[in-house]
Amino acid sequence: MDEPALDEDGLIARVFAPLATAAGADALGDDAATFLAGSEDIVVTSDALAAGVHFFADDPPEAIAAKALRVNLSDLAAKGAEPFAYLLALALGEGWSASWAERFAASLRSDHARYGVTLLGGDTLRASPGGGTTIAITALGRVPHGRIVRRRSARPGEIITVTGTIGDAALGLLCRLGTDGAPFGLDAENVAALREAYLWPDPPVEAWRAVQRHAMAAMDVSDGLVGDLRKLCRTAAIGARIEADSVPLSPAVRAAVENHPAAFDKALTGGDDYQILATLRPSKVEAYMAELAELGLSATVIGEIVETPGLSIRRRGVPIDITDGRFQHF
Ligand code: TPP
Repeated sequence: MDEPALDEDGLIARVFAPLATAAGADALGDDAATFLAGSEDIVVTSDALAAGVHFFADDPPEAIAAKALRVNLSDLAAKGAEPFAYLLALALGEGWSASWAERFAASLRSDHARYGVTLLGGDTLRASPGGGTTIAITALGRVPHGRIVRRRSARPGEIITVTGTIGDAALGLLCRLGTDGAPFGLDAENVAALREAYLWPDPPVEAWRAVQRHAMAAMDVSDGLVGDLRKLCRTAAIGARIEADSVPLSPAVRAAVENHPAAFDKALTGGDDYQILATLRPSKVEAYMAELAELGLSATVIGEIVETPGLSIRRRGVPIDITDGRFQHF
């Protein structure tokens, strides 16, 4: 008899969570884990990227390196943690060369300066014959003891915000693949902006302090806004109501949606955004946004947390259905 299929969440919950008995692991239900070190908590997160799954093998090595590091720093920022170091396990696949590795490392070096992190250790190996490059990064950050911002702490009455804009990278990927109506009748400049967003994620890493000071709950948006918000609702055993027209869209995504309305669902479900979804008490929203604005960052109110479980999406007050196209590995 065939074994029952397990998706990523199922594998984590059934197979691996039983191993994660330390309190700081939060039963593997969050973006990161913590452990106490002196008077502060060290926050640890790990994200791996594989050629053909998270990036294309012929993407510039600089962009691949930046993506690998930044998707991890994004998880730390969403936990209110200040990043300081990371470990890198790099399995070099077919077609690698010393100059590829040099360019990869030069890109990491420039992100060290930008984000205040350093390489602490790791491993470098050849991928299995015929295999593609895989990059696993474990990033470390710090918060004062007990101050990590979890997913499960969201409560009814809180305001839901999201940083930056949503959907650029997902539509950029479709532009690259030329599927689902892409390039959505866009001009070359807009297509280039979307493809750039896919190649070079730019998470609001510097937002960590504002998140730590003001957010009640937060997570990073990697698998798609709608799917990740549903995940937050499940984890916190609450519901969320969002107004679809409030979701912040860049001019390029707006133009794509005008030409191809179906691009809207893709933008909200496609993933690769690496923005921060945070819930805040209403009295904190203004201060959170002001603090982000000082850093040149933005956040937009998209809805509120409610008691009734599940996600309700409205458009100009009317409930709509957005199919959960959350990125799934299995
Ligand atoms: N195909 C390619 C070549 N590149 C992509 N980025 C995608 C598809 C889309 N994609 C791959 S992984 C992913 C998305 C949207 C979600 C984020 O990755 P995951 O490993 O699930 O990160 P986590 O949620 O665990 O942080």
